[in-house]
Amino acid sequence: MSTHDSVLRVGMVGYAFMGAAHSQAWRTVNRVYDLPARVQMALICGRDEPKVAEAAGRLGWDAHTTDWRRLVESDEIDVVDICTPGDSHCEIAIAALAAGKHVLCEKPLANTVEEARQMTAAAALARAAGVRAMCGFNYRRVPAVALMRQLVADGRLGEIRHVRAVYLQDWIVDPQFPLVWRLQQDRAGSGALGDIGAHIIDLTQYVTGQRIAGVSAVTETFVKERPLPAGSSGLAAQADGNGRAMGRVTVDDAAVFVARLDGGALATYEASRFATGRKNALRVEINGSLGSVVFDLERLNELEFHDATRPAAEQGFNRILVTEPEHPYMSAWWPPGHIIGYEHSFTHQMRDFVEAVATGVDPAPSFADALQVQLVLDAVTRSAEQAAWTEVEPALAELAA
Ligand code: SOE
Repeated sequence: MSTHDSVLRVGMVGYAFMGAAHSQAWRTVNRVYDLPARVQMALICGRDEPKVAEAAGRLGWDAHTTDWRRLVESDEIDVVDICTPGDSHCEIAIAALAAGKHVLCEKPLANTVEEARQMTAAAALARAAGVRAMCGFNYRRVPAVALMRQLVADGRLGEIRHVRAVYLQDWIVDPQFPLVWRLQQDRAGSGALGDIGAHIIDLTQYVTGQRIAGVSAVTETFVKERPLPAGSSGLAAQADGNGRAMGRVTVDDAAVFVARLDGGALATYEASRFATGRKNALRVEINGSLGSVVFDLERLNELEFHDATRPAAEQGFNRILVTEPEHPYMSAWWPPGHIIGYEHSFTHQMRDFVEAVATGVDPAPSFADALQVQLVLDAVTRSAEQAAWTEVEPALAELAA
């Protein structure tokens, strides 16, 4: 138990996969870390009353509502946690910031650059009143990723020359998989690009400290029509040969691009939901003048490090088991060698967020950092449409805010 008196009353909007992951982290964070504030899981919101009532009980929330505006405006809420599809991030976040609530918003920040700009401006305004905003790129908080960043920042890799990043899944390979919201542009913004490509864009910019300055991209939608999910409405539907109602897929299934980073590195990125057999395969390799590092989410407790300054006879990729108390986030968990998993990255995210809010500092990634990711997503889409090299505008003005 922690030794604080202040309480942060959290209201969360959304209760599906990310809602469950966030709930687990909110439940755990004060039990693992000694923090200057205690989290109260006060209110959860969803549109379907029976479902959100059930989720409140199962996930451990004190109360539930079907009205997000009530949650955002409530005097009994200090933090608004947004775990909804991308088409509602902008409206909820701006309303919450205007109501003086600290905001944690799932990635990608928004569905468009324009929305991300509005959110970044709202966060800058709220910041002047001591209100904090953060975007939830959870993989930054995997200890091996944080260690990778430390090694780069300490100069152990020297000058960064190559970045190689892939994020691969296969959950829509079957053409009969229904047209869920993640396959609709108006709900999700983009497909594999924004959902999982956003993670590797953020992660590589974070680890290298370099910004993606320009891209050349190709994208593809392999399955262009899918069966409508049961009970769906409002989609331009038509029947296939077997009489099933079908709808058009309006996002990319895969996006591949090369990039230049502003520190001189060359980078390649691949985001796909059609990598048959790959379930959640995020892998990043960075090659520098003095060494290289490799991170693989399927082995998230490990970091491979090749130190080219060692005697030639001792060189090679070393496997670091990132479970020592000296490693980022790990001192509060188990004895060395006792590994952690996916959900811990969310607990670490809540730790950093609560600490920042309670001590009055800005958490990272800020909305401006997330806007920078959004600018890359937008440049990739335009590059693929125009088959042209496309510069990525820096979000500098917003970053300075
Ligand atoms: C679905 O593709 C998803 O849940 C993403 O939305 C998450 O951000 C990623 O971490 C796992 O896959």
